[in-house]
Amino acid sequence: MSNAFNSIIVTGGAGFIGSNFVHWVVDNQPGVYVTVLDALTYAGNRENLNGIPENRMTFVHGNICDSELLEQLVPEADAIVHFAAESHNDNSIADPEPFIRTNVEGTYCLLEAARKHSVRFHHISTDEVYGDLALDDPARFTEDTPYHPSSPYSSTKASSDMLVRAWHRTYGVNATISNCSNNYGPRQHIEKFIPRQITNILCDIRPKLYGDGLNVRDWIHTEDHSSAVWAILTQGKAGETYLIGADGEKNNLEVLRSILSRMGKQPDDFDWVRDRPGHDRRYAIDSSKLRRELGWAPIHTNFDKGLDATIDWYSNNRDWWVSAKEAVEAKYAKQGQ
Ligand code: NAD
Ligand code: TDX
Repeated sequence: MSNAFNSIIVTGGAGFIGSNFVHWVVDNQPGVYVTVLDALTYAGNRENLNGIPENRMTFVHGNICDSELLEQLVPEADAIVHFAAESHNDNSIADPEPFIRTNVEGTYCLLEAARKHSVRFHHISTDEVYGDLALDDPARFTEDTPYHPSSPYSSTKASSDMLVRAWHRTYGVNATISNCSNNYGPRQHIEKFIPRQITNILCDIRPKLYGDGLNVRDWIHTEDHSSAVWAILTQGKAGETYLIGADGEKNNLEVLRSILSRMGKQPDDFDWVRDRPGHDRRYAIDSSKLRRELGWAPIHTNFDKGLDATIDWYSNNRDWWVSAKEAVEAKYAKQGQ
């Protein structure tokens, strides 16, 4: 596959990972023009794209389920990079319906447009499609691990992956899939674990830890996710899946204690709260295929340094999150979390 992408559509480009990807492309790939398609749900923010020059990007406020809109946008593009999703497990447990619409039906609409106009398609997915691993299991997920999703969110992401595979095999859509581990970094919604705890401390609210706190997540800086997606978009083999991860396994208690100490708090300055129903125990990614075949490597290999920069970002960008804080915490309080 050659890198001949002058014009790409980025769905969900006003969200956390999508906006970081758009900034990465604009900063690192001078010849590429980006069309962001984003519905600006509660998780999308137009300000996430501030600073991008007008001659590099168009923002389209619209829904990926809107096939008529796709009919206008897709013929003009060389590729679709599909980040748009309902992305939060706890929300999917409270109300799965929007997850079915956006993650399953939305991916279907985009695949149909990619098929009709023979446009390259890269699908952003998650390691959660593989279910979870035991804490004492030496195994990590690979591209051959069977699908075993646990939550409404991860089952809709697994469904969307299956659609992509079928559209490649049956219709020959030039598609690839990446399944990435937990991202952290600037502009992540404050409903998610790391920003929730940082902003709690900034608001004098005690951080909240689910269950026994020993669940393991495999953390990657969102900028490393961006460089990996670009490598797969430009060098990946059609029909293939690539796992993205940066060897960042840590349990939630460790991450929370690190945030507490970096923000001048005591190790026990937090509350234990109700566990998430069906809570996956451990995720761990073996990304050797991506490293070996496409020569990718992460650059943010020091988690503590990345965490410090993330704490600084939320401390210095209060206006970005403060108006959402009360409602997010009220929603969690109702769930006993
Ligand atoms: P996010 O919730 O921060 O952003 C999602 C974006 O999609 C928002 O801008 C939202 O407005 C937009 N969107 C939602 N529904 C839409 C629709 N119907 N039409 C158009 N736009 C819509 O999510 P994120 O954390 O940035 O995740 C991005 C992608 O990466 C998702 O596909 C997610 O499954 C995947 N992923 C996330 C992680 C993680 O750690 N956050 C890890 C692996 C994979
Ligand atoms: O307040 C909290 N306390 C807590 O202990 C929150 C919000 C979470 N947790 C725990 C649950 C998880 O074990 O922290 C861990 C991380 O939680 P989330 O940030 O909700 O992420 P997770 O459920 O692991 O899913 C994330 O990574 C995979 C993204 O949200 C998904 O979009 C992605 O697919």
